[in-house]
Amino acid sequence: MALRKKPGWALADSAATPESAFNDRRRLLKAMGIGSIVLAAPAVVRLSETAVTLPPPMAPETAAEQAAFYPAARNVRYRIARPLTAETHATTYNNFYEFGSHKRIWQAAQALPLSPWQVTIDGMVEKPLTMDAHDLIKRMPLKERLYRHRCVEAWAMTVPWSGFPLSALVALAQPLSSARYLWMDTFNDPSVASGQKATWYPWPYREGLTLAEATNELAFIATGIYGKPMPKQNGAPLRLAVPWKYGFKSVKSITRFHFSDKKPSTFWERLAPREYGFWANVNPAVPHPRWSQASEKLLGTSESVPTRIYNGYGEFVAGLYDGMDQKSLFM
Ligand SMILES: Nc1nc2c(c(=O)[nH]1)N[C@H]1C(S)=C(S)[C@@H](COP(=O)(O)O)O[C@H]1N2
Ligand SMILES: [Mo]
Repeated sequence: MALRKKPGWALADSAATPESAFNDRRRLLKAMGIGSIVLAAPAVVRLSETAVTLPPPMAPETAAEQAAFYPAARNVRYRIARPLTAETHATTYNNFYEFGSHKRIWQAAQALPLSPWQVTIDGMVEKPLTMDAHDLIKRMPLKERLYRHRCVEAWAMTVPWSGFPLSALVALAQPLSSARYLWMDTFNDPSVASGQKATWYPWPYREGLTLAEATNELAFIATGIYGKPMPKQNGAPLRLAVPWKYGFKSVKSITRFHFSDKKPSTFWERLAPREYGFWANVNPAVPHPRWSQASEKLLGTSESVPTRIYNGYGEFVAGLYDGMDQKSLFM
């Protein structure tokens, strides 16, 4: 993803959290427009094999409390037949435009204060509420899931997210029967996120799903990764993971969940509607206007693999789109 032409990445499955580790822990805790604004074309995606140092730990006042929730038990329903991406790559090669329109934003992202972090749930709901993200996380059933992630730029990764089903948050909010969409917004604070000083972007970053999508079992709010609390650069404290859609749908560092009868006007759609639509379901047969989507580069390796329809999650989500204009779904 880049403004004009701005412009890169295996662990065994066993590197993710073993379920037994969690069970013990859990028992212990016991409760707990501008010319072309574009995502970078695959041609400019660089595969970086260089060793990188891991980001520094989280702020001391929150680290211990947050770390107590991880690792979470693996939900083995979501199997992946490819190796996990190395943690160093997934946490140092990021898209997070709030901190810059390039991939090396992880250091800049450390400026984001996570505590306190107010989350608002509002709009067409029975139970509007504002609470601290950490209090919300404490109330949720945390699990680990291995998911594929496919960026529209044609790079991909496989990561162990920890978090909770978005449907649990929807249940908490109790949407009115008239609500049809869930909008999700990122924070907006140019004083910590210098990318937000660029006024040609429609800040805050906004994404959205239909309520049917939001309550699909795959829609996940990730609060951690690799058995640890979410690093800032990956979207702490709450980030969406919708693995059947292109990566830009998986909005980071969410501050607001808004229920509406109106379709949201989303960040990338506003910038380039013909390139990054609302649906953005992965489909190798539907090219981006400027590049093919047939294959993907695996972050941290020199491997390229075929892309799958719905990123391989058709069995879970294809039914959501029965009877819809299939052409519009993949852009
Ligand atoms: N707020 C916000 N969320 C965002 C983005 C962003 O720039 N800002 N980039 C998106 C894109 S394009 C991708 S591919 C993923 C990248 O997530 P990762 O850095 O954890 O791999 O985050 C998505 N969520
Ligand atoms: Mo992306």
